[in-house]
Amino acid sequence: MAQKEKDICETLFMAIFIHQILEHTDVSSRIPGPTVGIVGGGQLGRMLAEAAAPLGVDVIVLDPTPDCPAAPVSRKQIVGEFDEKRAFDQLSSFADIVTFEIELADTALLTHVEQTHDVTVHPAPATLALIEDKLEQKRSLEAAGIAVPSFREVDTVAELQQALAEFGSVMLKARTGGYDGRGNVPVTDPDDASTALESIAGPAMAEEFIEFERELSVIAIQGADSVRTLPVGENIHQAEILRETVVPARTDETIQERAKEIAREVLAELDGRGVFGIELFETTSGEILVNEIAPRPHNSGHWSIEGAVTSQFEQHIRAIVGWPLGETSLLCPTVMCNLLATVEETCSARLQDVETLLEQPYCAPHWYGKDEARPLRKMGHVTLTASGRDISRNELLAQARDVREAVSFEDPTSAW
Ligand code: AIR
Repeated sequence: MAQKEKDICETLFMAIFIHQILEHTDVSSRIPGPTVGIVGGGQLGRMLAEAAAPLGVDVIVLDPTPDCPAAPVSRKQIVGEFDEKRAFDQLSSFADIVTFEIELADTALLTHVEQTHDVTVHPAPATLALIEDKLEQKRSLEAAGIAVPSFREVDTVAELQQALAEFGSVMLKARTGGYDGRGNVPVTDPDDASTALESIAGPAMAEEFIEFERELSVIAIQGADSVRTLPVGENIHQAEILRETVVPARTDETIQERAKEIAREVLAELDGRGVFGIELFETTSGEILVNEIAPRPHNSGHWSIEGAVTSQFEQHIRAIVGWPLGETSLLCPTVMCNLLATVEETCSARLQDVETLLEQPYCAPHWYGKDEARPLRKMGHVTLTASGRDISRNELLAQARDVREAVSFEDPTSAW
């Protein structure tokens, strides 16, 4: 090689070397905290980033929607799909630890992050793989001796009709990909079996329809060397979507203690650190059955931002980084109320009529910053706290509902 070519090569190598150092410096200079990469930048990513900041932890999110809800409160957003290798590679180059806030995160790519980039993913990708398939999730809980509603794999109309004959009514569920009410269809009439299966459009399972007294949930945290649970919440759903969470749940102490014990039993079956949302049915006969597990902070734990000493979001950051977990006590009775878009068709979103809400004392608003209002999309939530007042949980719930009625997200000038 001629001297001139050698010089060019050396210069090029040097430029690449300096670039790598600079790239590395860019990450490690963010002392004191580590950098957490989050797959998903919706409201959960946004509240994770909000909780990470005071701990000195930087957050970088990966989400397909440019300027996603978490973007304004994160250090950086990587715009990419949840199954796009390039985006996962980029996220890994910035992150010391990777986590996810949506089950659609590709598990093979999360494994690739660990194996190729040597960046730990919490919870473990294998845990997500197990949980994201609702049938496998139920099978593993059943195998561990944890009580669940009876269920069947159903791939054909005949199999669904057979399940209906056995159980009377069922909840038909998409095995993967469903969330926020999508992918869950209640079925009672065998004549509806075909339409119901078509609406799922993929592998499905049917679960016996449970006559429950109430729905409960436990936010459980798997830390580096300890497990903790937040106080038990009571969830009110409508059309398969969570509307309100009341804490403490309006049920007796023994049920609450049993619910927490079950949550610990569930965690013992799962690998990796982090927050898990465990939804339960309290049946009319006082039994507790596990409905579903989410390997991430959960909507039914949003109340903890104002109502607990340490929020589920801060707990998740502490857990995945490997720091001591936070105190879990309840500060006061609390009600969380989701603000869903009431629009009939997708339109641009504009937050309106917030005065009633802002004038309500002890009411904390949370806007998710979504540009588009879609039917029943989660646009925000409010939390009402008792804060030392002599007010019942029922009254708090009624106030939260009044506040919700006043707010709107529909942009009257939307050209959609
Ligand atoms: N999410 C994830 N699983 C269940 C829920 N609700 C949150 C995550 C995700 C966001 O919902 O924060 O990024 C997506 O919401 P949307 O309205 O864009 O579908």
